[in-house]
Amino acid sequence: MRVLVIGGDGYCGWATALHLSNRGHDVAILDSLVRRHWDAELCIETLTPIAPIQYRLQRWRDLTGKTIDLFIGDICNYEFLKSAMLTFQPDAVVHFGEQRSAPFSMIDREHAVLTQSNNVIGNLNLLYVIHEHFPECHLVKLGTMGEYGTPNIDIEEGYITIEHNGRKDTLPYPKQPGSFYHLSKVHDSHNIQFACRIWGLRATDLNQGIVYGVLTEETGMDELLINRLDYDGVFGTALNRFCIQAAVGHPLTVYGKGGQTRGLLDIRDTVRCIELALLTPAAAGEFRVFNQFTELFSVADLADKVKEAGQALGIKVEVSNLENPRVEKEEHYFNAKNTKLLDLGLQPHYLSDSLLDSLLNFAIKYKQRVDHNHILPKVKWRA
Ligand code: NAD
Ligand code: USQ
Repeated sequence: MRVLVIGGDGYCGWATALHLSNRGHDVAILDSLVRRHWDAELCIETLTPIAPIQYRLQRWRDLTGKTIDLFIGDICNYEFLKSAMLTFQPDAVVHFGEQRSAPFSMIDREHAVLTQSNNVIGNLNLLYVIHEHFPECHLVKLGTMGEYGTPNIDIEEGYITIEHNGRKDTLPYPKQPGSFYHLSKVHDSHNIQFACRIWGLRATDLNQGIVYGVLTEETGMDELLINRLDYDGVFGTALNRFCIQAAVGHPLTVYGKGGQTRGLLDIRDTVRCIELALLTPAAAGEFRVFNQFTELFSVADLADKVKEAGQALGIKVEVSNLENPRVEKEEHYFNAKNTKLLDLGLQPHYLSDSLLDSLLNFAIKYKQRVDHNHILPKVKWRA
């Protein structure tokens, strides 16, 4: 299969592009490299030293003999996107290429607008190129579990059957996102669903939970293939941040009471979920939604697990309950379904002591690169 990976220089996209290439697919990466630019603007760096994308791809070719084509540009530029796709002729597009940090989107008006225009317009351009030039192409789009928020009822996979005043229908599940970033994903979902309905496009929206870990079979092959691992208060996510905080002796930053519960998954499962979605495409006109996570944890659970794993390695780990910079429920019901990817054959890597151990050791290896000034959260929702 010819697969275009948009956002293939990022955390999930890089691991996925290599995995798909390793599995024998013809892969191209399209990326504007804007994430590297945002890091530079915020004066932050990933824990790991990531090589320029061209060196990464050269190393992959040298190691495996497999070529991954590269298109550098912005999907908000329609002519660029169209020409890259006409050159590559994809059977499927995996779309990771968005601004994906909730705190970044809440810095100020400018960052909220940047997030929503980058994400919504880029995705809309993609829908138009597919409609006009590749009507059979399967779109696999990264959404987020955060589209649903934290309702006091079970969360279904995309749709819910409702009985109202004696009538019954299956409708899109209600959305209660918690940041301008998460809202951008809701807007994308609506646009994709509409495009499937009016143009007969085929799409899979993967409502992914929080990804953790850094090594996959492919990114672990060579130092030049190393993936990014964010730990700063803007782009770093809960479990990855906690492991790096433990490694440098910083108290774990639990926001508020820590009862916030989320779906999580290992990055080795991200790459596999994408492949499973690609191998069984959505039907023409179908807007398919999968909840892509393997386990539910509260933030406090995650901190406790990292504390225990740290102690096993002889590291003393403290947990600190900080004033919550976000506006969110800190104690709530959360029960989300996630059976569709399991039905397609996903065999999850559940969070284990050995994974925590290896992630902590990984963090220790690179801990000299940590800038302590960027650990505490600085962006407030109510600022
Ligand atoms: P990332 O920031 O590491 O990677 C995103 C990549 O997309 C970057 O390389 C960036 O340069 C590129 N990009 C952004 N806007 C672009 C544009 N307009 N044109 C071309 N390229 C563009 O993010 P990630 O963690 O790999 O996340 C990838 C996707 O998965 C995102 O859509 C995100 O919302 C979703 N997701 C991530 C997580 C997570 O925990 N990391 C969880 C759930 C969902
Ligand atoms: N949190 C802490 N301490 C921290 C960091 C986060 O307590 O140091 C809490 C947050 O308040 C929140 C939860 O942990 O309640 C998750 O925060 P996060 O930063 O790990 O994740 P989030 O902002 O939700 O965003 C991340 C990715 C995003 C993806 C989303 C999936 O950046 O791209 O869409 O996870 S989900 O959470 O399921 O919506």
